[in-house]
Amino acid sequence: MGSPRVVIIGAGIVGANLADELTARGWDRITVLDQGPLPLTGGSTSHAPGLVFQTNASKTMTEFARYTVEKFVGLDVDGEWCFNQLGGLEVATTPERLADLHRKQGWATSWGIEGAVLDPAECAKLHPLLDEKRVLGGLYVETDGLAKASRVVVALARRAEARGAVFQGSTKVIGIEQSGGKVTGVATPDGVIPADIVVSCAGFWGPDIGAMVGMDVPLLPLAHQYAKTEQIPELVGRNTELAEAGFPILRHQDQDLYFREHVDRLGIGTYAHRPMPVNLRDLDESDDVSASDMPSMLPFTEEDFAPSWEQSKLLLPCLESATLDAGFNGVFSFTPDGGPLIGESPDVAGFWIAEAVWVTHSAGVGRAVAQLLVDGRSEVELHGCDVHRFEEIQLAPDYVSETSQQNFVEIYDVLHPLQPKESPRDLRVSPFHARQKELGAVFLESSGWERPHWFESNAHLVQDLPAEWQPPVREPWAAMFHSPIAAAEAWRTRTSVAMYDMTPLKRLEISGPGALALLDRLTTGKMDKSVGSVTYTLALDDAGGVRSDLTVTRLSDTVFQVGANGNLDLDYFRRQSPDDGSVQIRDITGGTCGIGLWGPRARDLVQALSSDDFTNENFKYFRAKQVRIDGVPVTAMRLSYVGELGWELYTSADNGLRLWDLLWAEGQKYDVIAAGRAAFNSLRMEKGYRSWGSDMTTEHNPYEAGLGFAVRLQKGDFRGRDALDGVSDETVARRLACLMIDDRTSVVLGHEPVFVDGHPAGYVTSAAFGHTVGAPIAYAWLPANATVDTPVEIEYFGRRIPATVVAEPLVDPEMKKIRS
Ligand code: FAD
Ligand code: THG
Repeated sequence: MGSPRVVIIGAGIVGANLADELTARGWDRITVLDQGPLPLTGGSTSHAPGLVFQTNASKTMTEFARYTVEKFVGLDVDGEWCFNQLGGLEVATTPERLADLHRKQGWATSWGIEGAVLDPAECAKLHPLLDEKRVLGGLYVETDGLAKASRVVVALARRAEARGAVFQGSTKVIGIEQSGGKVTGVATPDGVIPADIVVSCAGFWGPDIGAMVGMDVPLLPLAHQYAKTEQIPELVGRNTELAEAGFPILRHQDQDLYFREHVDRLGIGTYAHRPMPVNLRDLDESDDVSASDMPSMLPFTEEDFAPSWEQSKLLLPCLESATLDAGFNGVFSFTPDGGPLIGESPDVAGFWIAEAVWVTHSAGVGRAVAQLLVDGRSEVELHGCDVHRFEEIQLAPDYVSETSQQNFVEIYDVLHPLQPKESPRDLRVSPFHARQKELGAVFLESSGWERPHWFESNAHLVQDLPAEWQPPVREPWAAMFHSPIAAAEAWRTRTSVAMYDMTPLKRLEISGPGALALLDRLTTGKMDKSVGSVTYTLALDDAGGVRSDLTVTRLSDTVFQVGANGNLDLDYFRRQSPDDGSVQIRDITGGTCGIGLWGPRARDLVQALSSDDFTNENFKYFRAKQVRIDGVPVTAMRLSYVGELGWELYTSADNGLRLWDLLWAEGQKYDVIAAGRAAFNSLRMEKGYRSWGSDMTTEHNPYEAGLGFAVRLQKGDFRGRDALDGVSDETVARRLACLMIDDRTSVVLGHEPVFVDGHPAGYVTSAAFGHTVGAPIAYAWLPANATVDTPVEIEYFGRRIPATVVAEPLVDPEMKKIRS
């Protein structure tokens, strides 16, 4: 038996990369179909100007881009280049942008890309068309450059064909064949092409192909303007027809613009115009594709371009006397969070998508998908790319449309990591929402949920704070989307009692005769414990990478409640569950709600409302019970992500408001407050609790992440166990380390590079002010030899902030408070 038969839909840059990567791994039964002619199919790749700026806030996206550069540099077609490594220059014309370029240079350092922030003269030297007086500085990345996307497709197609792949143009896929929940082929007007695996790389046509198997593909096709000038005297004689360009590729993000040379003319791309959504039905269906006429090119709307043209002249004075030649409104994909869409249909096994991918990330995505198919796992972690990251409400066409347009508008904006969506909001609210509003909650949005970050009603507590709890004044960036009220909420949590809304925490009910075996196979913990047990455990992939950390509560012999990290966990458990009906998996998040009641007085408060026994003897740490709180049926779990005595109290949504009101009313005797995510995040870091997705992902094994205690090797086999053979706390080369900032005032936010002995050695994963310890703290990936007391520096907006590796957890290391 040979390799599986794969049909790839779409011969753009993504499909071509995937065919190349699959055939490189020995899969030789690959057919790439495209509705358009080859090699210029008429998709987005056919006209992409091909600027590749690698640096991105996301480590994964930067790694994708770096691989794209590495791969394309080594390609050619009959000696003609595929990647012209001109360097990339992003200029600042405002102080905010200049500061942001320093932040961005930090990301580059964190993810291993060399970059430097240059002064105006250095920028103008690199790119002499710039008006030096307008520019405050620029970020220069020497390894960035131009991809000749249409030529890359040819190079990759030839290579893949030499290894057995078949590329077939002018063949439109009109249906996906399936049988018994598995894909069996694709239908074309000429008949069915059988397949074991189908991967849709159809770019902005993705939703149409997804619909053929009933799969939501949350992307929006949007038009984006690109125009070329007539000849520019300053460029005449500089570039050969072959090389096309000689200056670095250029971004002017303060005006949503980018530029590249086309021999003696300039190309200008703009995101400054109104978002222009495209209805797939309106696109030209004809088979004739030429360089200037294709379905992904819509007529140029000059009035939309006019302001950008004026701004271009200001930055590049040589354009004053130039005229615009041809332009077009080119179509490509946007998504609700800007990330690509990778993954397998939940319903039809073997049907995959890889869409909403830029040229910049195309090789990285191609490799990741090939690895998923061939090895079952991508070496680069994909949680921000997985199509199943979205909640059901986020798949609604109106949601996709509105948020994708917003992403278009904000594409070059300076965005704070906490900056919330402005719209749509109030999509999902907990039963406590009305009370939270009365208390002046400041909400930020996550997965469609409104989550209080702090409560203005607690503002008066700030002045009561003991001197050692007074938070330092933050510099403006760290002060955004933050309030000193968080200090008061942290203080009250550590000294009296607070109510935290746990409703948005993803909760699954896994039940049935096969539930125990499923959980046992998929997690690192011992699951066959008594009813009422709660287990903190990990789900690993086959390479021992942490795909999630979970709490599993045994409610009966066959019913378990799982506290999870998001929709990826739901998707994973569903996929992994046997199809013999022995396991049922329900997402109970929306139908239930929860309050984290935490603090030294939590027991007194809850006991006053219940005849169930909440004493330490009869309700131990990491145990759960079904109780009543003044009549309300509650599943109480004794654990605390903030590291205090207390319980998570879950009930059905209908009972939620009453539960809140009961606790609130009785709580007045115990100085209860409502507290938000800002305090929550600080407290959890002080207690040493990791946040999956930020602190660790599938790239890290449990020992590296400091979670070896949750791996029970003696329990027998489980997924990922083999990969941990010989791995221990002692053998790991890197570790998630806790840092405390020496000056006790400088708060950082995450993703900053960390220097050891003056050299970049790692990056910050989470950061907060530690209110209990009175200093800013951070978690960071560092080499294992950066042990406790190692001095380090965190680079924040170009400034080095001294910090020290400290022993963790910082609060209650002996578990006295939490277990008493
Ligand atoms: P496409 O190239 O669109 O390929 C999808 C293919 O699927 C098409 O060939 C299509 O014909 C085929 N197909 C669709 N439906 C069917 C069907 N039913 N049957 C058979 N075949 C089908 N990115 C960058 O990184 N840098 C840039 O500088 C850049 N500039 C851009 C400028 C403009 C004006 C535009 C519009 C986009 C730009 N992009 C840039 C984005 C980039 O062009 C795209 O993200 C990328 O080309 C998408 O590649 P793809 O392979 O996914 O899609
Ligand atoms: N509550 C519930 N489920 C969850 C979370 C939660 N699931 C997802 C996420 N949060 C999981 N993260 C953690 C992290 C740490 C702990 C609980 C959930 C925790 N750790 C103890 C410790 O490290 O000391 C475990 C002690 C033990 O294993 O006995 O409590 O917030 N329901």
